[in-house]
Order: sequence, then C-alpha cells, then structure tokens
Amino acid sequence: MQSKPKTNGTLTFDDFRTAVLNDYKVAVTSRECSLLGRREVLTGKAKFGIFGDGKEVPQLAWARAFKKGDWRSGYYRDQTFMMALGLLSIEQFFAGLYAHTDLNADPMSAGRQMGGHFSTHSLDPKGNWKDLTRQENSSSDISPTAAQMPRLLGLAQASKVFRNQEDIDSRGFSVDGNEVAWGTIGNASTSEGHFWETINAAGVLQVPMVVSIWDDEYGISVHARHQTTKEDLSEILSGFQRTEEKAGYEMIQVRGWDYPELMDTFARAGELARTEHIPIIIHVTEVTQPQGHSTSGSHERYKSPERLEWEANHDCNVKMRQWILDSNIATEEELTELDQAIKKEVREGKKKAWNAFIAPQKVEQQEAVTLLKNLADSSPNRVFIDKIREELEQEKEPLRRDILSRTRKALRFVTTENSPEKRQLQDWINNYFELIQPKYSSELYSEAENRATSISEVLPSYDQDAEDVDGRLILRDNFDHLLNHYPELLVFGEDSGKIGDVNQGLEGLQDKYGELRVSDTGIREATIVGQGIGMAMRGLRPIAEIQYLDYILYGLQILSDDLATVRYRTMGTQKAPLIVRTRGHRLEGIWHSGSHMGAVLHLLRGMYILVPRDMTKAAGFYNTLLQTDEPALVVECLNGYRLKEKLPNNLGEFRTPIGVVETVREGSDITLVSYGSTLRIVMDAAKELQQLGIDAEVIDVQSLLPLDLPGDIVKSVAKTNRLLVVDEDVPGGASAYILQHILEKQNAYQHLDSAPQTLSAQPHRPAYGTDGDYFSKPSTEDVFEKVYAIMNEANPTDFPPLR
Ligand SMILES: Cc1ncc(C[n+]2csc(CCOP(=O)(O)OP(=O)(O)O)c2C)c(N)n1
Ligand SMILES: [Mg+2]
Repeated sequence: MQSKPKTNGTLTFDDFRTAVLNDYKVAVTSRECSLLGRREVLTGKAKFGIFGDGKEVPQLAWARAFKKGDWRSGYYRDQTFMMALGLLSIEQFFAGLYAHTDLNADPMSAGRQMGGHFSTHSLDPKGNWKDLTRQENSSSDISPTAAQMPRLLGLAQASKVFRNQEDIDSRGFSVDGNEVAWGTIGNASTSEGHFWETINAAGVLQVPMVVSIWDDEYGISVHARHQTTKEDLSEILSGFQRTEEKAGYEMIQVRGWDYPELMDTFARAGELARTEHIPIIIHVTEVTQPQGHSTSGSHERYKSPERLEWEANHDCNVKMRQWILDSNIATEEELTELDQAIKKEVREGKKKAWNAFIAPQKVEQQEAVTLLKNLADSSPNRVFIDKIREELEQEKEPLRRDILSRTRKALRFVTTENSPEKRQLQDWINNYFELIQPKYSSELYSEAENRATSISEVLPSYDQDAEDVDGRLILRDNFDHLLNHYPELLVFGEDSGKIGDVNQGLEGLQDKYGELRVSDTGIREATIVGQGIGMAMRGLRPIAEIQYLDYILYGLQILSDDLATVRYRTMGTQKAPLIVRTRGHRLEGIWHSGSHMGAVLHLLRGMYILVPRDMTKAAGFYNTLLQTDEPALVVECLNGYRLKEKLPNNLGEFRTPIGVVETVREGSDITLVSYGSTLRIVMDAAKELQQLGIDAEVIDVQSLLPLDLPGDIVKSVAKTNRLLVVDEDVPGGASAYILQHILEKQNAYQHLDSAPQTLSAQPHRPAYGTDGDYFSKPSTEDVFEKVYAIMNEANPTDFPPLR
C-alpha cells in the first residue's frame, strides 16, 4: 500500500496521477478500516476502538516528507501515516484491534496495546539494533495525551548530537544527523504542560523537530473554548516564530483538507528541519472526526447540527476526491470503482485477521474439550464436568480466558480423585499457563544474555596507600573514565554542565568533553527524562540528571508511562537504555529530604531502582549499567558526597552487581535490613546495641528493584530468627515492599521467633531543621529502641524495658 511514488528526475503527468491515486487509495483504505473497526467493537469482537478518520489527508503529505532514518512520536490518530509508509497493513490494523498476541500479526505491540498505538521494530528478534537509518521509525505510542512530546525532544536532539559530535560511531543510527523527528498531537492535548515544556525546550535547543497539531476543535466532547486561549493555537504560539535576529520556530498553518497545500507544507517543513536543524510547528486546522472520538460515545451528543454538517462538508477524503475530479486526474467512474475495490479488500483483510486470531484458540479449545471429556468419563462427578465441557464446546469464538477458566474450574470436581485423566488435565493447564502467560508478561526487563542482572561484580581495587577522598571525587573521576570510554555517553540536567552538578560530581567535565556531552538544561524534569528516552532510543547512552529525588515527581509520569514500559509495550522490539541519576534522603525540609521510594518502586516496574550507600557503590552501578542496555534510576545519598572514601585504582571498571544485597555487618541476634542514607544510622545503632550484648546483622539492600535475587536475606533470618526492615520512607512504603518480598518470596516466616517488623519515617513529609529531621525520620535511638523492644519481648530478663 506504499504511497511513495518511484520518481527519477522529472515527474510526468502519469507519475503524478499514479502518486495521487495511490495516496487516495491509502486514504480510502484507512477510512474503511476505521468504519469497519468501529463495527467490530460495537459487535463485540474487539474491546475498544480509536481511529484516524478525518485525519487521513494531512498524513499522506506527512508520509511523503518522511524519510528513512526519520522518527515519529505521535498519537492514536496516525494510522493513515503508518499505512502510507507500508508500516501497517489492513490485517495488522485488525490484528491490533483484536489483541492478537503474535508479533507477526500485530507488529505494534503483539496485542499488548489497544489499536491505534503505533510502533516499528528497532531491534531484531535477538534484541540487537537494526539499521535504523534504513527504515522509517516510529517510537511506540502511549495513551496519556501529550506524553509523546518529551520523548520527541530527545529523538530530535539525537540528530543534533550525531551531526555535531564527531567521535561517535553513528553507523546504523544516523547519517550526519539528517534525521527529522516528527511529532503529532491533538489540539486539546496541547493544553497539557508537556506540550509547552517540550515546545520551549526544543526552541532553546534548536533541534530538527516538526510538530503537527491535528486541530479538530475538540478533545472528546470539550470544545477549544475550554482548551485554548483565544481558541487559536497559531495565534498563541506565534511568539515562538523565529526572526532574523533570534532563533525560534518556523510556524506554519494549513488546512487539513487541502491536499496540494498540505503536500507543499510538509515537504517544505521536512526540508527546512533537515537542513537547518530548526524546530517547526504545523498547525493543521479544519480537521474533522467523522465517527466521533472513539467507540465509547457518539459525537452527536456534543456537536451541534451545524458543526456536524460543516464536518461532513470538510471531510478531507471527500475534499480530496473532489479535487481529483476537478483536476481531471480521474473520473467519477474510476474513483467509484476504486472505492468499491477497497471496501472489498478491507472486508477480506478483516476476515483474514479474525481467522488468524481465532484459529489457534480453536485448536486449544478442542484440546481442552477432549481432556474434559476424558475427565468426565473417569469421574463420579461426570455430570458437572460434562456441563463445563458443553459450555466450552459451545463457545464459537473462544478466548483463552474461556478455556482456562473452564478447565481450572473442572479440577474442583476431582480434588479427591487420582486418575491419569486428572493428571493430564493438570499438566495441560500448567503447560498452557507456561505457554500463554509470557504473551502478556514477558519483556518487562531484558531477557537477553547481557541483561543487567547478569553483569557480574568487579570489586574496586586499591593502591596500598590509597587516598581517602570526598565521595564526590570518586564519582567525578569515574564519570571522567566513562565519558572517555563511551563517546556516545552524554550527561545533562539542571546545573550539570558549567558547575558540574550541584555537588560537583561532574566538576570540570564540560570543559573536557564539551557542551554537547555534559550540559545544562532548563528546569523541566519531564523533558529531561524525555530527552534521555529519545536519545537512548536512537543508540546514544544518556544519563539524565534529576537534581533531587524530591523533584523526580515532575518526571515520574514520563518515567512510569513511557520509559518503564518501552520494552514491555513493544514486546522487546524497542529499548531505551536511559540512566537517570538523582540524589536523595536527608538534607533539609519537606522538599529536600524526600524518600518516597515506595511510590517510585511501584510506578517504575520495568526499570532498575538502585540506592547505593556510598559513592564507590554508586560509581560501580553506573559502570554496570553501561555494560548493558536497560533503564535504571540511581539514587545517590545526598549526605555522602563529602564523606571520605578510599579512592579505587580501577575507576570505570569496578562494578556493583544489580539485584544482590550485601551483608555489611555480621551478627547472630537479629537481621536489620536497610539501604541508602538510613544504613549509616542502622550501623551506628548496631554498634550501640552490641554494647548491651545484642548482636545485629546488617544487610544493605542497595538494589530495590530487583531485590535480592539470590535470596540472601532469608539465609540471614534463618540464622538470627528475627527481622527488622528500616528505611525513611512513609510507613507501608518501601519497607513494606521489602518485608513482603522476604516473607512471601523467601518464606522467611518459617525462621522467625519474633514478629517481623518495619521501622520507617513518620507518615508526613520531613520537617525542616535538625529537630525537624529527628522527629520526622528514624534516628539511631529509634532503631536502637525498636531492636531492643524486640529483644525485650523475647527475653525480658536479659533485656528489661528501657522506658
Ligand atoms: C493524560 C490524559 N488525560 C486524559 C485522557 C483521555 N483522553 C483520551 S483522548 C482525549 C482527548 C484528546 O483530544 P485531542 O488532543 O484534541 O485529540 P483528538 O482525539 O481530538 O484527535 C482525552 C481527554 C488521556 N488519554 N490522557
Ligand atoms: Mg481534537
């Protein structure tokens, strides 16, 4: 269905005619898919539908301007664009709608995402990069409106880095930075902060980014008058327009149904962005939505009859058709014939997609029915099992849920039986789970050989007379090694450039490696993360710095919705190995001492969450992460930069393992589990406890996600028989997560002689000042007394109550 014409030199009228008719064919095919797609949802074959009808023609123009190596970061209306480039076939469109779990059927997400979330494969089936310069690239869509914007910034910035940074091996990723990053966004979604943050940042950075706004005046039912000042995006964005003196944007406005004008606009925008590396906004107005927003409502409820009539008259496909007729490119008969052929083709494609989706499930249904039949024949409860079997047999279009739920229920009727038929059914169910569950749960983390958890530890080594230095110097000198070793490594964030971060962990490195590689950014955490995601998707190795853990909340939505899901939502066909560096715990006051690790942990499944207790451990984590290709958050301890540590002599090489705890003090009476800044307090308490004869073992978790893969904590509990988890998150936060892991996954309850407990901060934000800290977060005395109370309960004679 490719719409790109083969041109060599001058375009003849025949070439032109072929190209136009090909475009028309794509537009009509796309529309027909939208119409049939809606029907599939309304008749119950698919769960939900959101389509690109009304936005076809601008996307033909965009596809024409889009070149190999370029990137898209868009939203759910872009099916026509994907079809025009041959990246989405009719069958694939429907396979996505049905949630077909085979990547060949639904290459966008193997059924994990609802339809309308587009993606291309950056990785081959073994997980290696493909040559991204030889294909059109679409970063995988996500549903939160405007969340495609931060990533778009990074996709565009990568071109700038590739063009201007000479020592990077850009093969397979870029040809001289010629790639344009194209974004799309709905008019209403421009109300989001992410839109404005991205637009401003791209204007500052001057990157090759073209943002098209599909303006249909609505965001579901809400009209532009509730969305946009002056109801006019072009007008309010006009201040971004570049001038002779000042860099900015090229702003263009064009009507969404004007095919020749759109062609011209997108070609011009692409050329300008590609050659001059400037950002461009194309405000595409007078766009319609013939079927309304999605399958969950009808637009007649909120659009006036006049508006509906206007939309019908300005439907871009209708307008394009008329233009073809008026320009004598084709006759009414020819177009009608084409329309009908397309209708048939789409119907057939849909049918094929459905059959392909349902066929394996029918086979599985048959297997299950046979096993149920056998089970019924062998059981005194035959009638009940037969009933279940009949229900399953009658399912004409069986889903896997139907098959599993029935077979699992059948087992309840044979709990006391011991037949081979029962064994067969049990085995079949277990195998079925093993086979099917990964279709929904795999690729949360890399499953490749070089996954982060397989990178082995390398200990720091020391000269005999190793110096004691401030922790930040270990980090700085380690980053120096890394920047030197990995030309594709970049570090950026607020104050990261000129002064080398607020704690000087990057001191002097901008001077050494240049402003492209060690850079300052505006105060804009969401797009700092977005920059990192986009650049990581294009083969660079960004470290995005969030100045303090407290401010990660501004970037947390993008980390959670975008970064943490990249691998999962693309079934391992895209990756974004971004490292996020931040610093947290224990400084001063409500917004400088946060330790919301529970929140972070729960929102960032799909990332590694690492909390090194000192800067040598932190440096070791960076070294490990650069050996692999997975996203991670490293939380450095704010109060550790000026504490002395021995300077290792193998900087850049020693590695802290991921998913491994470390016993930092051996003891026999109780196991104290902690991490980060609190660990120092726990160690102090352990020493004081020793003076009263209580011998505590202290374990540093250091890797919260994943947590203790070898299961070492339970071994300690088996020895001490008592367990206390200490941190400075709120009660029920990360400490509860750790406790659950030890009790449920490691079965530590078997070894306990006392109730397992947690000690955390107060449930409020930490108050300012020394006393604010003392009364908000666990102190050495708190840890001491908590442990003492546990010992008192166990042995009141030796440990009489303290107070
Ligand atoms: C952050 C967020 N809030 C709300 C939604 C629900 N939602 C989905 S689409 C949409 C309207 C978007 O309108 P617009 O950007 O104009 O795009 P259009 O659908 O009109 O093309 C809303 C509110 C969402 N997906 N994400
Ligand atoms: Mg809209």
